[in-house]
Parts: sequence; C-alpha cells; structure tokens
Amino acid sequence: MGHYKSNLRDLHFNLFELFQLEEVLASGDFGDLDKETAIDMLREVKNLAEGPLAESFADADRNPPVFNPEDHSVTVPESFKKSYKTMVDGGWDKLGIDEELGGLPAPRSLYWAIGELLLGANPAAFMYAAGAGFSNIFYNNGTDEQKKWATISAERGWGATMVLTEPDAGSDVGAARTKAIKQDDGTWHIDGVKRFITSADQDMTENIIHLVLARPEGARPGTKGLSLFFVPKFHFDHETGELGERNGVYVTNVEHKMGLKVSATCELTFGQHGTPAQGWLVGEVHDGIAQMFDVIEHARMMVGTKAIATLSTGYLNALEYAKERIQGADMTQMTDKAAPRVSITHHPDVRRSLMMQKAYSEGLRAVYLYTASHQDLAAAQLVSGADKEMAFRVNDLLLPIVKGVGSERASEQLIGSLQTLGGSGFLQDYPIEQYIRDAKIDSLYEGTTAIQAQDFFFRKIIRDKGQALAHVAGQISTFIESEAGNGRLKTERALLKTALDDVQGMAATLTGFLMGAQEQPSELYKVGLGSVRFLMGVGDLMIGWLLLRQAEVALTALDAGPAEADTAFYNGKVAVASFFAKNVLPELTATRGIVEKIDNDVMELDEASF
Ligand code: ST9
Ligand code: FAD
Repeated sequence: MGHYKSNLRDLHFNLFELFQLEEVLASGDFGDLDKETAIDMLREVKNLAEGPLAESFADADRNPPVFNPEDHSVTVPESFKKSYKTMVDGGWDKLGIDEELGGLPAPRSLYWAIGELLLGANPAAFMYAAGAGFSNIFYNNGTDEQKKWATISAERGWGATMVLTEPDAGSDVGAARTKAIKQDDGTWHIDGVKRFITSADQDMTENIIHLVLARPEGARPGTKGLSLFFVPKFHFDHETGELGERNGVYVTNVEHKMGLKVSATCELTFGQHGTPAQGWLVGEVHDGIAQMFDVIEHARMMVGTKAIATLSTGYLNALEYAKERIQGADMTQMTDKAAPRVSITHHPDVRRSLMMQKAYSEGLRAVYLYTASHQDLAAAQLVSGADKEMAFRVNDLLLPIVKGVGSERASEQLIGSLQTLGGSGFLQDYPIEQYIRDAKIDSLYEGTTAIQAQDFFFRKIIRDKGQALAHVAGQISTFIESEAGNGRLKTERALLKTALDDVQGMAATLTGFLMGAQEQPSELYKVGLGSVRFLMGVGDLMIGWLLLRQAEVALTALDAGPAEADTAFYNGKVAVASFFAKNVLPELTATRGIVEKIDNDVMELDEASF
C-alpha cells in the first residue's frame, strides 16, 4: 500500500447524494456516460491512485529531476516515469477533453473528483499530463489552422507549459519584458528569459508546447500589451505532426525547492542561444492576457483541488495512526498511574484536531465540487438554479475560494495532521512531512493568497456588482430558513445565520472603505488590510453551509435506516457539521469586529520601525 489514502465514500456522497450527478448525466449532455460508468471510473482511478501512481511519490522526492546544462535537458526519475505512464496509458489525461481532440467529455464535478484522486496520489504527474488540457484551450482560442496543431499535440500526448513569470514580473504579470518581433512570414521571434516555469522540459513526451506571454514591439505597457504565442520545443510538420528542427527555446536552469521536487521548475530562455525562438500568435489576435486566463482559471482550480486532496490524505493518514498509537491514560483517570493506556483518539485534544482536519478536508471537498458544478449548465441549474450567465459568475466568484482558502487551510491543517503523529510525524517514514512541503507551493503559485483575495473582492464582487455573491447568499439564506434537519440542526442553522450576517457585514465594511477612497485614497489600504481575512471568512461560511447541507442529507439517510457500514459515515457527517458550526463559525463575529475597526496605523508606520 502506498502513501495515498483516498476518500471514495465521501466523493460518492458529494457527487450522488448531495449534488445529484446522476441527473446531470441523465441530461444527455455527456452522451452515454451514466452513473454506473462514473462509479466504475472512480473505482478504477482510486486503484490507480493508491497503487502505481502513488508508488513513486517518495522516491521521486528523494531523487528529483536532473538538469543537464550541456544540452538543456531535464531527466525525471525512472520510478516517476512508470507512474506517469500508467496514468496516461489509462487515458486519464484525455478525460474532460473535447471529442475533436480524442477526449472523453465529462461533467466538471466528475472530472475534478477524479482529479482529486490523481492529485492526491501524485500531483506532479497530473501537471506533466496537462498537455491535452492545454491543447484544448489552444484549440478553443486558435485559428482553424492552429486547431489542427492542437489536435496533433493532444493526440501525440505532448507536454505543455504556461509561461508568464519573469524575474521582475511575478504577481505583476504586466511588468513582463519578454519581446515578440514580427517576421515577414507572419511568425514571431520571442526574445527574453522566463522563470519558474513548471514542466518546461522532461524526457517523457516527444515534444512540448509552450503558451507564452510576450510583448510585441511597440505594444502598450501592462497586461493588456501582452500577446499569447504558441512556441513548440521542436518544430513539426503541421499536417502530420512529424518532428523537425529544434526551436530556439531552452531550459537554462532548474530550481532546488522545498517540495514538489519532481515537478521541474525551470528558467526558460527564448532566442538567446543562436537559434530564434519561433512563435505563432494564438488566434492571430492580440488578446494575450484574456486568453492566458483561460488556462489560469483551470490551473487555479487544479491548485486548490491539489491542496484539498493532499489535506484529505494527510488527515486519513493521521487518523489511521491515531487509532493505533497507544499513549497515556484516559483523561478521567489521569491521576491513576495504573490506569490502562489508551489509543490517542481517546484524548480530547487529539479528537479536536482530528475533527478540525475532517471538517476542512470534507468541507473544502464540497466547496470545490459545488464550484465545479457551476462549470456545467445542467449541473448548475440542478445545484443552485443558476442560469448560464449566473453559473459563469458563481464559478468565477468561487475560484479564489477554492484556490486561496483551499491552499491556506490545507497547509494549516496538515500541520495538525503531523502533530497527531507526535515526533513520528517529523520522520520521512510517514508521508506527512512531504505533504506539508509539497502543498506549501499551493498558496504561492497561480497567484498568491493576497492576489486571490484582491481578485475576490475587486473583480468577483465589486465589478460583478455583488450578483454572484447575492446568488450564493440567497442559497444559504434559503437553507437557514428551511426546516433542514427536522429540528435537529436548529442551533447550527442559527450559528450559520450569524456567520452569514457577519460575512455580509464585512462585505459592506470593505465596500465602504472602497467608496471612501474616492475622497481619501488611503482608505483603499483598509481594503488591502482586510481582504485576506474576508476571503478566509467567506471560505468558512461556505464550508459551514455545505457541511450542514451534508448533515441534512445524512440525517435523512439515517432516518431511512442505512446499511450498517453507512451508519458511522452518516453519523460522522452530522457530527462534523455541528462541530464546525459551534467551533469555527462564531470566530467570524470576531473577524467582523476586527475588519470594522481596521485603521491605517501600520500603513503610516515608518519601514524602519518594522
Ligand atoms: C503558475 C503555474 O503559477 C503554476 C502551476 C502550473 C501547473 C500547470 C498545470 C495546470 C493544469 C491545469 C490545466 C488543466 C487544463 C484542463 C482544460 C480542460 C478543457 N479571471 O485586473 P487587471 C484578465 S503560472 C479572468 O487590470 P492587471 C482580464 O482579461 C503564473 N480574467 O490586471 C483582465 O481584463 P478585463 C500564474 C482575469 O492589474 C486583464 O486580465 N501567475 C482575471 O493588469 C487585466 O486585469 C499569476 O496567477 C480573472 N480573475 O494584472 C499572476 N483577472 O479587466 C497573479 C484578470 O478587461 N497575478 N483577468 O477583463 C494576478 O493575477 C494579477 O492580479 C494580474 C494583475 C496579473 C491579473
Ligand atoms: P511576488 O510577486 O514578488 O510576491 C511576493 C510577496 O508580495 C507575496 O507574498 C505576494 O502576495 C506579495 N505581493 C506582491 N504583489 C502584491 C500586491 N499587489 N498586493 C499585495 N501583496 C502583493 N509561473 C509561470 O508563469 N508558469 C509556471 O508554470 C509557474 N510555475 C511555478 C512553479 C513554482 C514551484 C513556483 C515557485 C512558481 C511558479 N510560477 C510559475 C511563478 C508563480 O506564479 C509566482 O511565483 C507567483 O505568481 C508569485 O510571484 P513572485 O514569486 O514573483 O512573488
């Protein structure tokens, strides 16, 4: 058995008992795909994930990719290649991809549920295998001729990258200096140095396509002056896909990192080694940042799901250990030195921590699946009654929650998972220390948490005129006012109501600061000082609400007399929802108070006084 522990029961519960995937499949939008097939797929991926995919997880961490500066190549460890191959041979890289590219369309909730299993077992393998997904986005944005190249790339299993970051352009993508120079034949020469590029070289695919943001000569500054270019590692015959000459794009360094070591993070140099880096303007339109955001939106969803997947396996590893580890006496017998020793699950503080890990693992799983349900019209209508436009807005609203809250809470709660193992957690005999190292990147790349929080407030709430937020808040209000739980969730629904009021209060306060900035520009700092707290607060509200909705479903199932094996599962659902409502939601009242009283003292403080 490898390191990875999946939670297939909870995935089934979310997909079929909470979010009615069966009815989404019956809509006919996904061909012959039915519930039985979906369940078979999940089972098959679980076996893959816990078996061959997870197998190389530790080995590839201890023996990371090797960079050869002589030929600019990156070699990944053999153990990892084997894992990668099993995943791709199973066709899982083609799931959710358009049929035109040889893919198998699937509802996004099923796609991301399968994604969770793959990402929890071996996140880097999922990322190296993203070529078909990138090709699909290239296909959607490309000219008719480029669509053909995208099909070739997907069919031949080429790797792919997203290339934005430069030494002086991280969060501030618009500061990028990499240039694009138009050639007489209509192609472009790319010139510059990008850094931190994931999967920019490897020895598992015959070719790699780079989607690169660069600034055409004379274009305006900022993100709006950037265009998106298709730059293959090897040129290829545009009809047959047969490989040709090496293009002038080379990996010139590979970073040494804290974690996620098998995922090569590369410096990528364009056009500076004697061969031009030839690129093609995607779609023949200068609309680079918007096109790149098609990739970024998927990648942000991927990063959040990766973090949540890692937290879930961290929790399940901690739980297994806690059930077996005997240490100390029951607290009620603590003064009796001869009292029998018990497993650590008997200790209140261990239970508190395990319940918190369970709440965030299962609550965040529900959040990403609720979000994914708004990526398909049929699912969105069923899950929240959203029409096409509202589904799009809700997905947009929730992406920073999945990514920002998912990554922050995963890191925080994984520390709790390690703590459950005591000193053993610090050892490489257990996977948790690697989980913590591998998951830390999730709050950094694809936009740091501060960037997610600003995106959430300015773009997803203010620019949206609060429409998506109001839609979700309406869903939460309906639940609060319902008889959910038939009298048994009354206290919890009251706590949820206070939490909703607190979040709405915070939104109003931050909006007030923003309005105040028209008169007094420094008021805007207060939004910046409160925005991460607000993001995390909305995350807790969503988790609290979805856990309570799960509790409602569980109570109904318990009333119906479930199979014996399911009784503990449903009881756990009710317990975790109640625990979260009582132990976490009340903290939002304090957060609201803090946000309301934000002042600009720290902004006025001299840097020297920090
Ligand atoms: C990175 C990669 O970190 C790490 C992992 C790689 C793993 C690869 C594998 C991925 C697998 C997943 C793919 C599977 C695919 C499956 C496909 C299946 C079919 N939403 O606010 P403004 C746009 S990569 C949408 O003025 P600034 C919009 O066009 C590096 N669009 O921004 C807007 O124009 P308008 C990641 C958005 O002040 C325009 O941008 N780096 C959004 O100029 C300008 O907007 C980062 O993420 C949005 N939320 O620039 C950078 N926001 O307003 C983080 C903006 O007219 N920094 N646009 O609509 C930021 O995000 C900054 O806020 C900034 C600011 C750069 C946008
Ligand atoms: P900075 O932007 O310098 O940020 C430093 C700190 O300042 C952060 O805490 C940040 O939150 C804060 N900060 C910065 N600006 C603001 C602001 N306006 N408001 C509030 N706070 C702010 N990039 C790619 O293009 N492709 C890839 O494939 C890719 N893969 C990566 C893989 C790894 C392992 C790593 C480490 C990075 C990768 N990146 C990739 C780059 C990644 O997206 C950036 O590192 C990230 O966007 C942050 O940029 P930065 O590191 O320059 O940090």
